[in-house]
Amino acid sequence: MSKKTVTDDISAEVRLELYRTQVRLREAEQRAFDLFLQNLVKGTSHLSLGQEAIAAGFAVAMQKGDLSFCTYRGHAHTLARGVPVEKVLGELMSRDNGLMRGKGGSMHLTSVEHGVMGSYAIIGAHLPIACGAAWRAQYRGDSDVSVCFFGDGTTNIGAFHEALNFAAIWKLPVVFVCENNLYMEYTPIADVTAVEHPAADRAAAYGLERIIIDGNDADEVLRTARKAYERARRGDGPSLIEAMTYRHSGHSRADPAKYRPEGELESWKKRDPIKMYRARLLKLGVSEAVLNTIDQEIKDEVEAATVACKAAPAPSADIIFTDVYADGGWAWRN
Ligand SMILES: Cc1ncc(C[n+]2csc(CCOP(=O)(O)OP(=O)(O)O)c2C)c(N)n1
Ligand SMILES: [Mg+2]
Repeated sequence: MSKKTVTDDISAEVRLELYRTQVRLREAEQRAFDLFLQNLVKGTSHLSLGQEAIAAGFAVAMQKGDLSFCTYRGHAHTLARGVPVEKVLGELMSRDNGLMRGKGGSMHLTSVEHGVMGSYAIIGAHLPIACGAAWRAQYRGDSDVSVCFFGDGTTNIGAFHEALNFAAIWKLPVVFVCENNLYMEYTPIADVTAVEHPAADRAAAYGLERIIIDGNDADEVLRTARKAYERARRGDGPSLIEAMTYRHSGHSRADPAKYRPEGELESWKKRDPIKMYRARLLKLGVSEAVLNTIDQEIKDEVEAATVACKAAPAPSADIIFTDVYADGGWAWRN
């Protein structure tokens, strides 16, 4: 990208990082699906195909030390914090090279080292936990921000409202990110929610700004994230952001998503975050060759990770006694 083409607040390097991250998430999850079809992924999994701009934008804007809290749809957020593709695919395949040596699986990806403070399968459970982590930062005077991702359906769970109120009254450095993909499992969110925007329309109840963004636009996500993190670090308290998006695949791996009206997927695919971002970069003067090189590097990375995972052994049975509270080595204790 030549210098003269970049005239706004996002540098050329950051833009390429946003592109690379989105492509990495897409390729890794498409590979996860292929491996599932080969019967090599154990247990269920939930993909974020189509939702990559949210994970990329929020993660690229983070600093080291910031903490991510994910749902069972957590591969993208985990990878976006820098966890290697091999670690994630190995975990999905229950191999010894997996992030948690195969003990956690798709729905429990955690890497304290990367600030990924867990993936939670119980809807809403992690919102109060993110508040707890933010309270710790506030108490210690650290500048770490807790960033908590969840879906539209989660806004109808009590824990959402408890966490929002708690964060607001204590001005906690926590950023709540609702990924509104229009569905909670197989139910359109609009059929079961009293307001049009499940997160943003409830923000006023907690004295917060109503923020709705295009979750398929990585630049808009990044700018929103930066603003929210700055507010949190200034001590001005939480933000609640509703990012509009759409998942390209079903809710979980076995769901063919037949409940969606005809043409809906196709119209959202026209707004594919990666296609849109590639087109923007080309318009800004990035050469096609630069983008093709990134694409190829990511393809090679995912292929090498797949080969390593297929060759990796299953974990030995004795690891069942490690990483438990009683072994004295539990990384979360402090
Ligand atoms: C407390 C609780 N109730 C129900 C479920 C079953 N469940 C799993 S995913 C899901 C839908 C959540 O939808 P949303 O919050 O929109 O997230 P998305 O899957 O779209 O990312 C439900 C109800 C659960 N895991 N936990
Ligand atoms: Mg949803």
